Amino acid sequence: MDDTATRHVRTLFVSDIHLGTRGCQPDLLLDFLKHHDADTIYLVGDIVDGWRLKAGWYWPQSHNDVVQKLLRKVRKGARVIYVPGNHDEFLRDYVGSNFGGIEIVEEAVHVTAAGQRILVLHGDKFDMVIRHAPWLAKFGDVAYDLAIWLSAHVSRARRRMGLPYWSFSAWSKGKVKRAVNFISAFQDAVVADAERHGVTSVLCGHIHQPAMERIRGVEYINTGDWVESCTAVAEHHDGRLELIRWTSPAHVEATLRPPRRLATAA
Ligand SMILES: [Mn+2]
Repeated sequence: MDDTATRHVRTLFVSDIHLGTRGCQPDLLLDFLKHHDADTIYLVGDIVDGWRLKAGWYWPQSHNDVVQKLLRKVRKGARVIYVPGNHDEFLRDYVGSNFGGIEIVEEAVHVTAAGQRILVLHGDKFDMVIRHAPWLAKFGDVAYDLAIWLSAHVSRARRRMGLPYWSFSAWSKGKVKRAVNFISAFQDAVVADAERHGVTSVLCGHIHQPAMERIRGVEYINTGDWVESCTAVAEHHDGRLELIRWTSPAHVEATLRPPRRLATAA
């Protein structure tokens, strides 16, 4: 790898890495961090997945490498600010302290080079399931895996019993519709919070849906995640914000070209 291919930006925002889970994509993230340096890095929650680690220790070397890479950036002078999420809520007890130079804060207001004020938060407090039934969310992780497993067995059993076909896809379409409602309710609540704070921009994570769009005059930015979307947000030296998708090592060759920009959220 050529070191000159590293882009220097003013600020990086990364969230929902979920270290400690099999879904995490540490290699793509390491590649991304190798190609991006920043004065300030915001870790916008769910960086380490405490829920999954509690259920069973999973911590391969590559996950360690991500932590080491971030700590190396601190040593090289980057300011790293960690806004805990719900999967790393144990860190909320440490708000105001710092670990290896990483500052832990509840939420932050970032001011860009252009003077734009951005409220930075993870977003789980606007997730009604997490807020009112956290046990359901934890159960949901398991239930989802179980539902996929069950559907395969249910359809086979029904076939064997001569029962009509039960459509998993029809059932999941209903799920998708509910998911869309969930996303818009979440975005509405986040935007309302920005309005309460008197800022015109808000940046969050949590729902794993990268976005950069205007909602009721508020710029709504979601960093996405490093499980599926592999996205991050960068602030350039002129204050311009960019949503970067880093989904294949092909980007190693493409770093000198401007990265693809996402139009809207999925
Ligand atoms: Mn979360």
